[in-house]
Amino acid sequence: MRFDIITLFPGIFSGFLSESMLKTAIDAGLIDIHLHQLRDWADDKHQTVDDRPFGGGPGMVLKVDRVVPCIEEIQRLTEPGHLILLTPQGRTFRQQIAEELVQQKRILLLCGRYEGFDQRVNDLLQPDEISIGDFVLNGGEVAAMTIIESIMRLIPGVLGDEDSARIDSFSSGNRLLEESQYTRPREFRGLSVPEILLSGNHQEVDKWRLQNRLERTKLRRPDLLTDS
Ligand code: 6GU
Repeated sequence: MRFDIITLFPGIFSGFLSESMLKTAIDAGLIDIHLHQLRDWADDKHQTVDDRPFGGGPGMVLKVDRVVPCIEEIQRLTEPGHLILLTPQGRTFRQQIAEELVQQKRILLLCGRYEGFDQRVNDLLQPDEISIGDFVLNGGEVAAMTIIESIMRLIPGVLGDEDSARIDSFSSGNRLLEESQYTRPREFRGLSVPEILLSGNHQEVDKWRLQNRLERTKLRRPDLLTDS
């Protein structure tokens, strides 16, 4: 699967791409990530990519005559991909969207700064606008990393067997939080591991786990039990 990231701050991604599971997936050829500096599509002396908003007001707006040619050129590099624009105005990201997106062969992630893009970027490119939640970030870079990480876990071969066999909370058909986990020591500062988990009775362990998941979900995320 190929990702193209379009950003004014490619350096933000260097640790993300060179560490841990993502690096393993890239080295294994399961994921291919290309970074593009939006400023490279500015042809003026100062490499201007933004300008003051018409009508006045604070902040700067990313220019349509930089962004649209940039995306069009990147789309032509190979078979065109699914274009995502990271913005707080987008649909809220969730596991189900990750499950849909992993079906794509290629995804482009266009990172904005907070004030956003000229509306004509949206009108011309019709991107899939995505937000990662109701809070404010300075730009789309951290949101892009969030989306890549959630998708790449779903690519066959990226996770070890043990992890991939797990049915995660939030995946479709599963609307319960994970159960409490324990490991050694059996007792620490007067707190003991629930006796059933030490019993070796798998049926009883499974029953306890399901009960624990139901209780936790009811207490912490009752919306998961009722919302569709
Ligand atoms: Cl995708 N971008 C920005 N700037 N802020 C956000 C966001 C995205 N998602 C949540 N907050």
